[in-house]
Amino acid sequence: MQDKIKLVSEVLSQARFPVIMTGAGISAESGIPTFRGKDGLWKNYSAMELATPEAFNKNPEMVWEWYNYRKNIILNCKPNAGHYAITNLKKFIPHLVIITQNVDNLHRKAGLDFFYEMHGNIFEMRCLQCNSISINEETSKESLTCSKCHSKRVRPNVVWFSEPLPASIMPHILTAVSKADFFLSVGTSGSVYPAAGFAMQVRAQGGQVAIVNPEITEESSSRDIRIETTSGKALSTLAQLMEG
Ligand code: BV8
Repeated sequence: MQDKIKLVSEVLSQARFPVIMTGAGISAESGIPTFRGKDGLWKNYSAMELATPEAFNKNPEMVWEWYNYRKNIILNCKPNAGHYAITNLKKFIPHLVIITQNVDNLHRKAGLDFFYEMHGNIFEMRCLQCNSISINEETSKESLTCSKCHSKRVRPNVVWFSEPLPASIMPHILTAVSKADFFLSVGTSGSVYPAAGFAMQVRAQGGQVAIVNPEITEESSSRDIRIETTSGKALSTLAQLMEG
């Protein structure tokens, strides 16, 4: 394991266009259930029932109940060593691009200042009347009111299945991935697109891919550097090596 993490630190220090992408696995050690693991969120609920525009149009109360349930879990969780290690890696390597699929705000809480939240943020609310976005850490029904136009027609500002990714950041993400000569995937099952396609794209353009995940996932290939341990352990060791 150590020799693989050392290899990743060497590749990372020589990479001209490194990218790190995180998934729900990096927050597992903070106590946030992943989507597809043994106690995964989707296991008890179907994503297609809850994380889609159709579900929200059909039953907004039920969808809000699920998001408030998840917000409550997340509000009681803190960033873990993996999040802090990524914040430090970004400090050591300013040109490092960080993308997260997570909506749990833990990278921000760990002091990471510049990164792409490709699936949005569970603590943001978007008004369907005036389109304004506000921060809402409340989980009561009464808080579901637009702070600007006072409409009650508000939704979680996250990307649901069949919805396009945020137009404001997607071009930057696609440019970073298309230039990437090193792609470190952390804590993702590689089952949701377009994020799941990034590792494949970097391989196809001759870049090196590394995967941190205790389980081998669909997205991994024999050419990858596979670090089969938890993100907290792997990333802390990597950050120490990069700090020198
Ligand atoms: C779109 C926000 C088009 C909401 C989420 C091909 C190309 C493009 C699209 C598609 C395609 N094929 C299919 C599609 C459609 C669809 C899709 O991908 N479907 C899947 C199910 C096949 N994609 C979409 O709909 C996307 N939109 O493509 O739009 C378009 C374009 C123009 C105009 C109109 C439309 C939108 C997808 C976004 C969906 N939103 N989240 C919310 O959170 O409520 S996805 C959801 O899954 C989360 O964001 C989550 O992050 C994400 C991915 O899951 P993972 O992060 O990987 O988590 P998971 O639990 O699966 O895995 C955790 C891993 O961690 C495991 O492997 C485990 O082993 C590991 N782990 C556990 N503990 C640890 C650990 N690792 C390290 N350390 C540990 N301690």
